[in-house]
Amino acid sequence: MSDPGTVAAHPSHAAHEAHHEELGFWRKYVFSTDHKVIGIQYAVTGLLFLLFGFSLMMLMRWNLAYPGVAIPWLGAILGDSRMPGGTMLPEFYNELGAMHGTIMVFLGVVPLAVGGFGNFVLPLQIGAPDMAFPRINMLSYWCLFLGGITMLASFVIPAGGAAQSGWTSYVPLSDIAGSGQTWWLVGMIFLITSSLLGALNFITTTIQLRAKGLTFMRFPFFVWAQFVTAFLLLLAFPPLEAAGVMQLMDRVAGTSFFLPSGLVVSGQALTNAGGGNPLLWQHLFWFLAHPEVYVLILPAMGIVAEIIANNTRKPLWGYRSMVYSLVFLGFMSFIVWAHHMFMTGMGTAMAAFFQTTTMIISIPSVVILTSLMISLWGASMRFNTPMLFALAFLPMFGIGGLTGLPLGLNITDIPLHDTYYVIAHFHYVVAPGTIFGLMAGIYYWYPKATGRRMNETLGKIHFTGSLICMNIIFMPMFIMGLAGVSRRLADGGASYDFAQPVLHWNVWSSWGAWTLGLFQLPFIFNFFWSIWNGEKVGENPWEATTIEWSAPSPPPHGNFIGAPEAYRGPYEYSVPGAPKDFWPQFEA
Ligand code: HEM
Ligand SMILES: [Cu+2]
Repeated sequence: MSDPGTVAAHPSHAAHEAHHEELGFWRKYVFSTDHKVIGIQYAVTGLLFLLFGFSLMMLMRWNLAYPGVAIPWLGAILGDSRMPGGTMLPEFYNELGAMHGTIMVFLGVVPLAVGGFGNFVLPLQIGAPDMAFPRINMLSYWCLFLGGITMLASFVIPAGGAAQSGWTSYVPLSDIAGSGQTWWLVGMIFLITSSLLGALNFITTTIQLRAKGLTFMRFPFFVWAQFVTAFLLLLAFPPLEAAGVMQLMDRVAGTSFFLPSGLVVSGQALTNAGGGNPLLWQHLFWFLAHPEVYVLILPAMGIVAEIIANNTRKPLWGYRSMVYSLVFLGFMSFIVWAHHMFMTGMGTAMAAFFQTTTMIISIPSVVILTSLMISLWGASMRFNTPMLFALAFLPMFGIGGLTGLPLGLNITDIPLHDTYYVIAHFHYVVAPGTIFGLMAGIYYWYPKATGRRMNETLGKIHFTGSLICMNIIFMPMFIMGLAGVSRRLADGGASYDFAQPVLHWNVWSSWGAWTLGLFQLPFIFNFFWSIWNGEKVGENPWEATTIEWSAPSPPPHGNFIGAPEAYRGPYEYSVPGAPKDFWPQFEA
C-alpha cells in the first residue's frame, strides 16, 4: 500500500482498514476513492439527470400534442424569452430537444450504466478490493460532475440559453449558433475526459485485479459487457474530443475546420476563411456515436444476462457464443458509422460497404438475444421485479433492433431518414430497452448496496405501468414516421397537410409519456423508503453464484473478508447431484 494511487491486488483487509480509518465525512462520502461510494455517486447523478432529461421531454410532448396552445403557469415561470404568454417558442423546443438527447445519453444512461453499475458491481464481481486507480476513479466522477454543471448552467446564461443544434450538433448550424453551443462543447469535453479516464480504469482493473482462478471464460457476462464497453469508450471518444475542440475553435478562434467558404447566413456572407468541410464533423461525430449506442446497450445486456441466469436457475445457454459475439460486435461497431450518412451523397460503393457491415453487425446482437431467449426454455422461473424488467428487455430490445435493419439499408433509409420512425426505433433500444435493463439492475443489486431489498409490490406496479406506457409512447411514432412526419419539428408536424391523418397519435404519445412519469413515482418512493424500511437481507438474497454475493451486504471498505477465489464458471445452477440448486463460483 505504499503507493496511495493504486491498490495491491489483495491487501489484507486489516491493513486496508487501518490505512483508511481516520477519513472524515468529506473524504468518506464526497471525495471518496472507494469504488462503491463512487459507483453510488455516479448512479445517483445519472438517475437525477435521467429525471431532468425526462422532464424536458415531458415539456416537449406538450407542444407536440397541442402545438401553440399556452401552458399558463409554466409560461410565467420560464419567462417571455422562452414561453411568451405560455406558448412555446420553436427556439425553446430546439433547446429542449438538443438537451434532452445530450442529457439522456451522456449524463443519464452512461453515468448510470457504466459509472454506476460498472463501478459498483465490476470490482465486486471479479473479487477485487477496489478499482486499479482509485484516485483517477474519483477524478473521472468529478469531471462528469463539472460537465453536468456546465450543461445545466447553459440553460441560465444570459444570451440565448442552451444549445439548440440537436444532440448531434451538426455544422454549419452549430458553428454559427448562439453561445449555448460553446457551453455544450466545453461540457462535452469534460464528459469525454471523464469517460476516457473511467475506461482506462475499467480495462486495467478487469485484467489486473481478477481474483485467483477467475479466468476470462469464467467472467460473468456482465464483466465481459463492461470490458468491451470500456474499449468502445476508449477508442471512439478521442475523435469526438478532437472534433469538439475543433468546433470550439471555429466558434471562438476564427478557424474554419467545418465551415465551407462562401456560406451565406440570413443574407449575409460569412467572413470566415472557409475551406472547411461540414461532412468531416458528421464523420467524426458518428465515429463516436455509433459505438456509443453500444455503450448504451451492452451494460444493460450484461445486467439482463445476470438476472436471467439467476432467476431461471439455469446456466446461460451459449455463454461462449455470447462472449464471442460481444467481442465481434465491439470490433464491428467501428466500421458501420456512415449508415447515419446515406443522405450525404457518399456514392454507391461506400453505401454498399456500410450497409453490408451494418447487416453483419446485426448478427451478434441476434445471437445474444436468441441465447438469452433459449436460456428461458424449460426453466422454472422466479418472477421477481428484476426478472420482470429483464424479461421485458428482450422483446423491447428486439423491436428496437429489428426496426433498425431498414435504416441500415441504403434504399429503405432514404425515405425513413430523419422521420419519427428513427425516433421510435432508437428509443425502443434505449428507453424500454436500456432503461428497463438498468431498472432490473437497480432492483437486483440494491440489496448488495444497502443490505435491504426494495419493495416487490411497488416494484411490480412500477414495472407494469412502465411497460404499457412505453409502448403507448413509442409504437405510434413508427406509424407517424412511416407516414413521413419528420423528427425535430416543434409542432410535431401540424404545419404539414400530409401529416394531418396521423397527428392524433401525438396526443396518445404525450399522454403515454406523462403517465409514464406518474408510474416512476412508486419507484422513487421505493428507492428511498427501502433504504430504512426494506426487508433486511444477508450476503446472498437471490441465491446467486457470482463473486459479489460472497461479500457482506453492504460490503465494507476493501470489499471481502479475505481474498475470494473463483473455482468454476459463473452460472453453475441446478448442477445434477449438487446439494442445492446453485453452486457459487466462490465456494471451494
Ligand atoms: C420514455 C422516455 C423517453 C421519451 C418519451 C422520449 C421522447 C423523445 C422525444 C419526443 C424526442 C424528440 C423528437 C423530435 O423532436 O423529433 C426525443 C429525442 C431524443 N431522445 Fe428521447 N425520450 C425518452 C428517453 C430517452 C432516452 C433514455 C434516451 C437516451 C439514452 C433518449 C435519447 C434521445 C435522443 C438522442 C434524442 C434526439 C433525437 C434527434 O436528434 O432527433 N431519449 N426523445
Ligand atoms: Cu449507428
